[in-house]
Amino acid sequence: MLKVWGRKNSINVQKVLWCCDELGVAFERVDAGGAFGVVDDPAYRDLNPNGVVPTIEDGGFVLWESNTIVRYLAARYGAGGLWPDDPVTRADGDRWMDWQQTVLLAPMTTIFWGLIRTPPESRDMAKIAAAAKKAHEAFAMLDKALTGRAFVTGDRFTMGDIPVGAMAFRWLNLDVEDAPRPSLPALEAWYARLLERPAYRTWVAQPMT
Ligand SMILES: N[C@@H](CCC(=O)N[C@@H](CS)C(=O)NCC(=O)O)C(=O)O
Repeated sequence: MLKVWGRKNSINVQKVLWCCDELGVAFERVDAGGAFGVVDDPAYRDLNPNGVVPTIEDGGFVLWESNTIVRYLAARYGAGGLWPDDPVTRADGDRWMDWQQTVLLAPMTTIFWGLIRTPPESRDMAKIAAAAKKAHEAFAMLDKALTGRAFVTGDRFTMGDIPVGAMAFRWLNLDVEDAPRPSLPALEAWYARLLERPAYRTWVAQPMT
């Protein structure tokens, strides 16, 4: 059975668990990272030398990097579904997966760590507000791409929805007083569609800790 190492409150682990659930792939999950430790154990470092989560093991094949894992699972277990057959559709989704890492991740990490993992008295609210403004600009780009579309690559849910969908939950549920979120109708409609998916509700739309 597929094995997944990673704590449930990690966004990168959430992407993998959500993806497995969408694909109907059974998995065994092992808590690792954060308070669970494990990631510095030599046996874990042999699997993932970065000492981060998630890591998967599938039939003897070990893989890390959350978006790569989502691509692998989609290709292996969701050909023609989460993994679109058409190269253009696939690249369209793939681009938003890379964009989640290269554009969204930095501001969203500042917001999430600032508001969820830092006690109120230690928060740098100016830094959090500056990051929120960058995140708002980024999500406005996704809103534009989603206009006239049900999902990131068109009328069907694909792997391209997963990394940005996981991050959109945080963005839409973390309020920064000095940087209010703009109204983004296409993005909000897409988020409502994600919330209709049981796997999204189970693994992503959960209290942030
Ligand atoms: N680029 C990696 C980043 C993985 C990463 O930074 N994971 C964080 C959790 S979101 C982690 O393992 N932090 C250390 C820990 O939890 O102990 C990926 O996408 O998988």
